[in-house]
Amino acid sequence: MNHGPSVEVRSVDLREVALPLVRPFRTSFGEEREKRAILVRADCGEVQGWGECVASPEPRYSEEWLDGAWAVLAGYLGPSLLSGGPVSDPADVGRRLAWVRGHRMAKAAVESAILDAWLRSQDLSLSRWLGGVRDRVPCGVSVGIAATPEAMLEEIGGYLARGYRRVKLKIEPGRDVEVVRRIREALPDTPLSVDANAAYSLADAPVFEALDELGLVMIEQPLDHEDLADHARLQARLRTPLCLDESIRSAADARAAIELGACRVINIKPGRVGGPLEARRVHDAAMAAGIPVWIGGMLETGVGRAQNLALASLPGVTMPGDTSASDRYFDEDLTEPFVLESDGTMMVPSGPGLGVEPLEGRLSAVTVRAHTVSGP
Ligand code: NPQ
Ligand code: MG
Repeated sequence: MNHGPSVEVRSVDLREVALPLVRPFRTSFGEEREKRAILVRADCGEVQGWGECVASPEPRYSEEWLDGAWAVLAGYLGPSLLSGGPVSDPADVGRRLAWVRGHRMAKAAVESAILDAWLRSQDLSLSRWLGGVRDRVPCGVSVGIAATPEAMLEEIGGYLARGYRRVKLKIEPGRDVEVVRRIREALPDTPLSVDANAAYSLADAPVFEALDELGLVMIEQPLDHEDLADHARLQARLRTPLCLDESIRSAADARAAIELGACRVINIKPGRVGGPLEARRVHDAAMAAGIPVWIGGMLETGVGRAQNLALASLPGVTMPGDTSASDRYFDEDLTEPFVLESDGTMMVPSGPGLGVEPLEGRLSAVTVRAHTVSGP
């Protein structure tokens, strides 16, 4: 018998939401004009918990995509949770879903929802349970590819005026060195990084050698997500740290990348690695190896952003992440808006669980599809 806190999942509600973005967001793999996400609600009777699935409408950033995540949540993950009895340890969720291969973004959303409910049942905040050591965290911002460097500079000027501590420029072949050089000339002292979203190969090393002269904080995911060896070869030719994003899908990947010298920084996204527990394992592995980490972003609504902020409060998160304020993405968020303090930090939610929940009227206004997985 386990007498610790436990929750029993009675039903799992799925909602697909569509929120207009304040401006299109363009990366090397495509452009998004609205944010679509699956919100997962775990109904545990006395308590409810929420999670957000970051799979996007098309399988461009990763092989996972929204309709696939929806199908695996409705057909396999939801039913597995309902049939297994009470959850007394948040790690039970991952163990119960481990028979499903892959589908990390879908698994992450249910793990988040149940963890939220489990924490709420004990009045404990996610940050505290994870081992967070900060009540506010420094924030950066990610800037989409635009038609001209001037357009990017104008957007960046607005973010710097608000206090963002680091600016990440999205690059793609043909829109890289010249653009970044122009922005560096205009902003000689701003912490700048670039993110290629895996759009280059080792034959493009001269591009990165030119970027190496521009004093960047890091170069994120320059090469194919499956090629750690080439990342190690590229890192050996550069002073600028490489940061891996798409390549790191687990703590095991993180350990392999570090051992190979494929990166000197890691971007942690809980969806990409299968949930907040694996995200903490990636953090722990990196910290043990002396590798700094930061928390990435997938244009999450307030639900996913609350989790990112809790993770960003961990001790090994020593670089500003991509967790930006609600108004960087949406006119109206799903939760109460997250705001940037004038010093470029954001408050880590301190209430039970995620510390936030979707506003009911707002949620129903943006829901485009709903489905309930209920017990036998
Ligand atoms: C990155 N994020 O670090 C990602 C890329 C990204 C803030 O730069 C829907 C699905 C929207 C996947 C937006 C940032 C997305 C997405 C951005 C991935 O590489
Ligand atoms: Mg990235």
